[in-house]
Amino acid sequence: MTTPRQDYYQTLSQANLAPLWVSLSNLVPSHPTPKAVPALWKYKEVRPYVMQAGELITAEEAVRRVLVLENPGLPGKSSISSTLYAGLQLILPGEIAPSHRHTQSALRFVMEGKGAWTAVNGERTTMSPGDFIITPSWRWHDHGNPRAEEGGEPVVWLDGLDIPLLVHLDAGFAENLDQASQPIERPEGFSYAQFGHNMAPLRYTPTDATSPIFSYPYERTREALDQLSRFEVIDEWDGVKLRYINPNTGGFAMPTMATFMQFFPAGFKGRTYRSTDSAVFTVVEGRGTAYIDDAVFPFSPKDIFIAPSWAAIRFEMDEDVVLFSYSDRPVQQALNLFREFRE
Ligand code: 1HN
Repeated sequence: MTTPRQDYYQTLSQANLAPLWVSLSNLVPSHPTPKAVPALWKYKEVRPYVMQAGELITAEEAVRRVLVLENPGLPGKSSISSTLYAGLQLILPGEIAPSHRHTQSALRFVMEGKGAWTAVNGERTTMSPGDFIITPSWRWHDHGNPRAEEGGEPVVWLDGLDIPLLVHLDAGFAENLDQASQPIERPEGFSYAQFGHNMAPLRYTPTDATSPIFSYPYERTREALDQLSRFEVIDEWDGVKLRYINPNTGGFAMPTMATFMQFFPAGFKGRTYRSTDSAVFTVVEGRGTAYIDDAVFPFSPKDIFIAPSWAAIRFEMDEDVVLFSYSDRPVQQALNLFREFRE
């Protein structure tokens, strides 16, 4: 026996109609209810799988040899949160990852190994652990690694992209370059010399929403945190937290993803906060514990964890800790949706 209402709902669905009153409270929840859950990837456990990929497929065949960090609350979606993608990419000595471009913006955060390069917009940058590197939307990019005889070693980096956001927006376009590596037009370090020192070329007019500095070396970031940790009061929630900026605007380095680096002294016991941006963290230095809603994540260097929107987050640090993170905050702020609450 079906009730008249059930019959009615059935009829509606055949006419591509739905009664709002059934879903209203889910559609406008009193606070964010992300499908993504807090999750932790221990680098020690994931690394063997990454290296195994290196034995089973070449970078050329794979195009990008990456293991996607998939949120257990979003199975099959290649998403670490509703808006963000994360993956671990491996490039072995002598390999090339061919040039392409897409509307998705990408960031690389170097996890281990050095000497591989990424080329963006006619310029190469050589990677070292802790470097934050940007591939802006619709810019040609390819990666490579010197042969072992020339000192090449396996290099692994964390890829952060705005893929799920662009899926929601149906704004994805991509194309391959007709050659594996793009032509190099400027010497390495050119962009950094132009924009990396609180100066800019006299007649330069910005053409892009993304920072013209496409590689932010760890050495400089670490030095800033080190000096500030001595001179500045340590924030009770964030420790010493800096955001990477686009020197043209003072805004975030990328239009869709914010990037941050923060320092906490050993023994730090932080207070709890929530924010509407979902954030991917990776541990650059030190050991500690992240408490994210009901999850307890003890972490070591290179571990990766995700805090979904509005999760309650706090940190306790056993050692001096440095965390890199990225989030969808620029999108939320541009749309006037960003909120945070510090308990
Ligand atoms: C991409 O272009 C890269 O260029 C890495 O290294 C990961 C994931 C999805 C789509 C494009 C890269 C990617 C990607």
